[in-house]
Parts: sequence; C-alpha cells; structure tokens
Amino acid sequence: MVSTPPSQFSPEQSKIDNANLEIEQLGEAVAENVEVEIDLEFLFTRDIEFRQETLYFIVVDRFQDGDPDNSEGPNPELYDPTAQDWGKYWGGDLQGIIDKLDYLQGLGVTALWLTPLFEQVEDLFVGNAAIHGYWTKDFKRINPRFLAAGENPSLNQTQETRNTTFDRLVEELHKRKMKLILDIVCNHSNPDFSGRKGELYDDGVKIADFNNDEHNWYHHYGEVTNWEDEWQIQNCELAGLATFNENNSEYREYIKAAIKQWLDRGVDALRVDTVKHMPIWFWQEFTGDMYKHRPDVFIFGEWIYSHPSDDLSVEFANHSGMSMLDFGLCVAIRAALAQGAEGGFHLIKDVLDLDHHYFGATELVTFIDNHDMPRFQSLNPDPDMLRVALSLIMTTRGIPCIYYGTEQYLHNDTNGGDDPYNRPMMESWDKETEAYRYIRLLTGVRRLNPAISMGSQWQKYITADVFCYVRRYRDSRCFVALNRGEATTLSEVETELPDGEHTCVVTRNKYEVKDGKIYNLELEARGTVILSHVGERVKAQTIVRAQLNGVQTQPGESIVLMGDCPELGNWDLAKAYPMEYINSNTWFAEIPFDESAGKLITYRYALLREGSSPLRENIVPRRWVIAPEGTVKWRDTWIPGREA
Ligand SMILES: [Ca+2]
Ligand SMILES: [Ca+2]
Repeated sequence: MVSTPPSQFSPEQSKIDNANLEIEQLGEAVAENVEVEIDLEFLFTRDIEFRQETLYFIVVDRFQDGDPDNSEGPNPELYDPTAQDWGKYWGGDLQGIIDKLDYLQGLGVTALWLTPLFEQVEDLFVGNAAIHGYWTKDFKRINPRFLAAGENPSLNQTQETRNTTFDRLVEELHKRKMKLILDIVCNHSNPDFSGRKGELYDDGVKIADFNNDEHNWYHHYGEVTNWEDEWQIQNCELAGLATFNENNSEYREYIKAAIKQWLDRGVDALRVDTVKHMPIWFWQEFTGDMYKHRPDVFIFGEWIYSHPSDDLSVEFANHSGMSMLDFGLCVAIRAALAQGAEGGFHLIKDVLDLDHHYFGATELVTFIDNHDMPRFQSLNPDPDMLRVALSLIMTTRGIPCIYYGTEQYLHNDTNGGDDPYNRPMMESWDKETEAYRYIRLLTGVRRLNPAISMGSQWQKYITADVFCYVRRYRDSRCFVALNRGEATTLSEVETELPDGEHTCVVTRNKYEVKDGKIYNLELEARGTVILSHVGERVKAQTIVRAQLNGVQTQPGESIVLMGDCPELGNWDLAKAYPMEYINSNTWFAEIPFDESAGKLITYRYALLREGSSPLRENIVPRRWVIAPEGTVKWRDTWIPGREA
C-alpha cells in the first residue's frame, strides 16, 4: 500500500540501484582507502531535516592553533604556550578549524558543534580560564582569542562587511555543504572573578552587574543545595555562576537579539547549554522566536543525565520546541561497551524500549562521550570496542555526534580521564587510522540509506554480548549485528533483507539471505556486520515530512493522513496516505505533492483498526499551505478521535 514496486527499468529504480551501488563502492573505496567523492546532493531532503547529519564536537581552544599571533589574547597570563596548564588557553582558534576543514570533510562529518564563541571573562576563576566558553561577558561579541589579532569582535559592527575569521569559517563550511552548530548559554553569564560577578555587556556597553543589580537581571538565591528541588534547580546558582532572571523581559530581549545576530551570520543550528535550569515557558518563548526568525534552524538542548524514564527531561524533549542530547543512551553504551557491565546490550535495549516516551526519538543527538565526562577510550582503550560503540551510534536511531579526536584515539587518562583531562590538544591528523576510515564509511552509509536516519528500529537478537537489529523505512533496510564478546555463531537471525547475497559494508564479507534470514552468522570477537539495502525513495516537487505523535497505537492499528487534495485522497479514506510506524508514539511519512504544491490544503489524521471502524481525529481539519518546492516538516500531535 505504501508504494507499488517500480518497473524494472524506471528512472526511480536506477536511482535506487545507484544508492546501493554507491554504498558498495564506498565500502570498497574505504577498504582500499582511496579517495571517494560523496555526493551530498544525494541527500533525500534539504533544509531543516537534520537526521542525515553526522555531528562533530570541537573544544575550539584544544583543536588547532591556526594563528599563533592571537594566542596571548587580551590577558596573556591566561595563555600557556607549553600546553601544560589544563586550566589555561592553549591557543586553538577559528583559523585552526578552517585549516582542518578538508580533514573533517574527509572524515564525513557534516555539522560542526563548536564550544561557545562568545567573548568571555578574561580572568581566572579557581585557577581556570574560560577555555570552554561557558562564562560569557558579551553575547554580541566574538571571543577575540578565536579571531585574528586586532580583528573587530563586534557582530554589530561587522554585520555589513562580514569579513571576520568567523565569517570565513561559515563560508568555507557552507562551500563544503557542512553546517555550523553554535553552542549557546541562556542560563548564566559568569562567576566571581577578581571580586566581579555577572558583569554583562551589550556589544561593549555594560548592561548588568550581579553586585549592582539595579534592573533585576539576575536571581539572588545562592547555590543549589537540594538537587531534588525543581524550584532550586531553576532559580539557584550552579558553581557560583551569575544566574539570569528570565522573568525580566529586558534580559530575554537581549539574549534573543544576540542569538538572532549569530543566526543572521549563517549559523545553521544551536546547541543549548544547561536547559534544565530554566523554566520550560522560557524555552518555548525562545525557540518560538528563533523559528520565527529562522524557520530552518535545528535546535537541541543539554539536559544533564536526561533519561526516558525521567518525566521532567521527557517533558522538555517533547514540549520545549527543541530536541535533546541523549544522555540515557550514552550512559547505557558506556556501561555496556566501555565498562563491561554484566547486563551488556540489555542496558542499551532498556533505553531504546522507552523510545515511545519521546515525540522525536529519531531526532535525539547520540554520543558516547563529551567534554564533561571521561572519554570512552579513557574507560576502555580497546580500539575494537570503540569500533563497536561507533557502529552502534552511527546506525541506531538518533543523530550521532563524534567528540573531537575520537578518530585519532585521542585520550589522556590522568585522574581517570575526567575533566579537564578529557580536553587534550588534538595531536595528530592521520587520515589512515582505522577509526577515521570507519567513521567516514558509516557517515556515507547514513546519508545514503534513509532507514538509518529516519526509520524504525527492531531488535532481532539479544544477549549481554550480542545485539542484532534492523532499521526499516518503507522498503529500505539496514541490518546490524554487534558483538562485544568473543567470536560466536548465531544459528539463525532475521534480517528483513530481500533474499539473495548481501555484502557487509564493514568487512566486505558476503552473506546469503534466505526467507529474510541469515543462517550460521559468524561474528568475530568485537565484530560488526552491517548490511544495507536502499529501496524506493519518495520523489516530488514538494515533499512533506509529516510526523505524528501522541497516538498510542496497538498492534493491528495504523495511521493514515487524509485531506482535501488528490495527494491525500480528497477525503476518501481508502485513498488516504499511509504513514510508517516508528514506535507506538510516533508515525512518520514523506508525502509527495505535485498537483497541490504551492496550494492551501486541509488535512487530518485517522486511525485504522482491524475489525473496528476507523477513528478520525476529533478536530476541524488543519489548514496549511504546501511549499511550492523542496522539503518541509510537519510535527503534529494526535487529537483523539470520537467513538460513534
Ligand atoms: Ca591561536
Ligand atoms: Ca536558572
């Protein structure tokens, strides 16, 4: 019902063959380590869809010193040219990132998340400088340490010329069809340094001061003392950081205006710090304003140790207007694969089994480590285990994020590798490491196979040591088998792949699929098998990506989208557009619009039930103008139908 099989020689079929062939060639090229051009035009969508991206997270000061002249910065005492004092700046800057863009493009990552670029306080606080970028002095200025010496850091004053190193970075990224993710903080400015705290500037003009807070820009409730108290978490201070009073609309106007300035300069996405420390109404207002300003911006937040069984973090993920970093999955992956937890893959399964708590599980940002925890390899330096972990985040639901240096096995294990030792200087740029080549391979497979970026996920086999799953979207499939233990053989495992021979994109080994199954599947110790099959793609002048949430479907039930246009069946339920099951909370479809592209339509969802009458949503149908071309996304919530 979803699609009729294309005729053997249709143009559509040749595109599919191209995608499958391209994955095949990609595997061969990476196996032989020859350069291969990945055609980004081959993306299935454009604009606001972020799920085909692979993120790469850079601590700017610790990546590459591309400009030694700026390294002393405004206060040379904060710079350690020997890179020994972990609390001081080591000289990394935006020129360094520009210098390494070819290296990053070769790795296959498509969106760079940089630690905050705002001007910071130039002082030490408990022996540390603001090398991480989370102690902001002026949200409307670029940190001069990251620009060329003497360059104008004011966003206002360079708005017309757009000639800063930051602008060159954006231009160079976009030239490569890569994206920039700006890390932002709305909760706090800076701590007490040299007796000053919370001094905040608006493009060089002082507008707030914690110790002389005439206009109530800050909360003055002291430190959080009870981490169970939601009011304290939102209103009190974290580690002495001056905490904004979001009830003050002047503050809100300032922070929103500042972030809009950055978006105007070409920032593609926002990563938002410490979101649990501000009320959800603030985030709703904030994201609403950002989308009004730039509808195609992708936003995700950091809710520390969020978990699908934690109601508050789930509420945030579902109702704040932004996606979220997937700490729940991260903790489970680290326990199972880095720390050898007895439960193994069951711990990961336990998190994925709760995906239906989220409205957008496929849009969560997944990771195995970051700047606030020991690197995966500090917990477990086995490169084979790293490969298993990378295989998992690159093929499971969500948008993967690689922490800088992972591809070079970068880690410093002092004090268990915990902060600050998880932020070493990048030391090597070897494009021949196995991890570099492996990430490059899997970013390509992710881009080419929509089942990986958008599809549902089905567990097929699980023990503590072995995890097999299938990603499914329309008739695209990806079968993944992961083994954290010793070599083993599975007598039989369901793959959902078409019968015939399939080549593993990792090992290049061939596997015979019969009745959808592989018999006697041999898995090497710490081995991975990935079999990809790309099916028919939706093509049209305009594609609407409709995501419906909040409908708790049961087996035997399905969702269709009906409306007053031919594409949606002209209100004939039998001709309505069928949606794909993602999980029991989420249904998704790419709907092709040609005849109605550019026109106003009305639509609503309906629930089909075996042995029972269909249930239409109990609303006056939604109205929407279909974009004249391109891809757009709808996120709708089910309005329960009314039984007759
Ligand atoms: Ca420098
Ligand atoms: Ca707060």
